Amino acid sequence: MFESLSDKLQRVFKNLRGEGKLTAENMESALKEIRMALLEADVHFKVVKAFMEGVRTKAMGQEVLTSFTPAQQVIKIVRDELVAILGTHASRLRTANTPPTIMLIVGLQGSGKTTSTGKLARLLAKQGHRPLLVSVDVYRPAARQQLSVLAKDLSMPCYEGKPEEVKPLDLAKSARREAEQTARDIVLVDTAGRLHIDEELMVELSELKSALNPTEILFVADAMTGQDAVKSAEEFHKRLGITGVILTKMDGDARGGAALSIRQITGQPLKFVGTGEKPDALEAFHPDRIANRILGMGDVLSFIDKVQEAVDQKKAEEMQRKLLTDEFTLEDFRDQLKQLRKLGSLESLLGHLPQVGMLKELKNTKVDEKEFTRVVAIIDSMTPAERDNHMIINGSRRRRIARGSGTSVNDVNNLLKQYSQARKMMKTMSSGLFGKKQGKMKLPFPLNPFGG
Ligand SMILES: Nc1nc2c(ncn2[C@@H]2O[C@H](COP(=O)(O)OP(=O)(O)O)[C@@H](O)[C@H]2O)c(=O)[nH]1
Ligand SMILES: [Mg+2]
Repeated sequence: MFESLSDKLQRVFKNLRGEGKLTAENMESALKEIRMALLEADVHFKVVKAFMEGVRTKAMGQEVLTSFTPAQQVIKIVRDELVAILGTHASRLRTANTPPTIMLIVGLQGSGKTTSTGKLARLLAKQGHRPLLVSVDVYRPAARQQLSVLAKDLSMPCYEGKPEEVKPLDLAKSARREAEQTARDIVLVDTAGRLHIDEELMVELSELKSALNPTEILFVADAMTGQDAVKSAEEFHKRLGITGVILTKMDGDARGGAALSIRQITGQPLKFVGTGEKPDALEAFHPDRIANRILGMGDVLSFIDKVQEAVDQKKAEEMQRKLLTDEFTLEDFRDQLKQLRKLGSLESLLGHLPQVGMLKELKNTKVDEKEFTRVVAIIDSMTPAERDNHMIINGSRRRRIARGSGTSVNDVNNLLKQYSQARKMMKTMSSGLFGKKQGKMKLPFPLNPFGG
């Protein structure tokens, strides 16, 4: 899934990693390569255009998080944009207020409707539902047979119909009645397909829609057909109003273009992907996981997420201002320690990364839990005035603080010394780090505040 696109994007990022900073030039060539990679993956040109505009705006604008290296910044922007075009949130199946919920499975012939109906039934049953299957493909007896056999294999009931029920609508209505009588809460209606979209089929499906009032109309598309899948999804949506897409055969060598285009072009979410012929080869579609899979850099991405989680950007900016204006108090010192600790085992994370600029220096940063608790306890035992201005902490105040925090005067002395050193160090660093305009990474927290 997405191998070729993934390879190409990774090459772009690898080239960027070598660059010390993001210039207009290397950014431009990276963008050009990303654009090519998407087009080669058969992503719809409109989607590529919107994607590139999004990336460009973010890269040039203020949204660039200053805690990352240039390559990481670009990876983050591309990832966020990928998630955006894929739909941001995983889209769940809806159910009707009064059961049974009717779900129509529609699409062209051979796209995987019958197979997906079986897979969906299995998934829904695992979630505690009681689905009933019915095939209304009256044109090919073998098609109905196929669903029957599949249902039997899954130990799932399938409405077989009476001899006089020869119309799709009759079959579907009877199946609904059967579901009501046997307390089945979902009816999955596997419909007929055609090789191409034709009027007759659309009329039939529209009739089914108005008679059954389905909660979901799931369009099944074959990912291997690329932009044709997108085109027919668009057409089905115009004529019928689909509520979601199941993209099948993602286990094949589909280039990924359909997956990346369908949401933007139809406005309807991709809900599931089929990844094989077996009944368990169906995955709920999660835009963020897929985006990560496409980028194929789990370690870098989880690092980015972690840093982002830990660092409140506003706070970091406020801290920066304080450093420059010499207002960095013991209270801030404590906040910084807490943030640093939130990063967890920074060392193990950094171990996975290529050597990236300032992060190299962070590699030896370790937060000793005991030390951390002691420092926080000491600062907690100070009065607000003391935290604001460490200069007023004289001998008797030190003794009081030590008592209050269950530490010794020596510990309090040490902490104050470290704090003073950190202040001094940061002041020196801040003029170098924060003073420069572009491309340089800013640290959201001091380098090892324990004196590393
Ligand atoms: N590899 C693979 N094959 C699939 C997938 N979904 C369906 N198929 C195969 O595609 C063919 C057509 O599927 P079918 O469900 O009969 O399509 P329908 O005409 O739309 O009902 C069958 O050979 C299925 O096994 C999938 O996700 N991966
Ligand atoms: Mg079928």
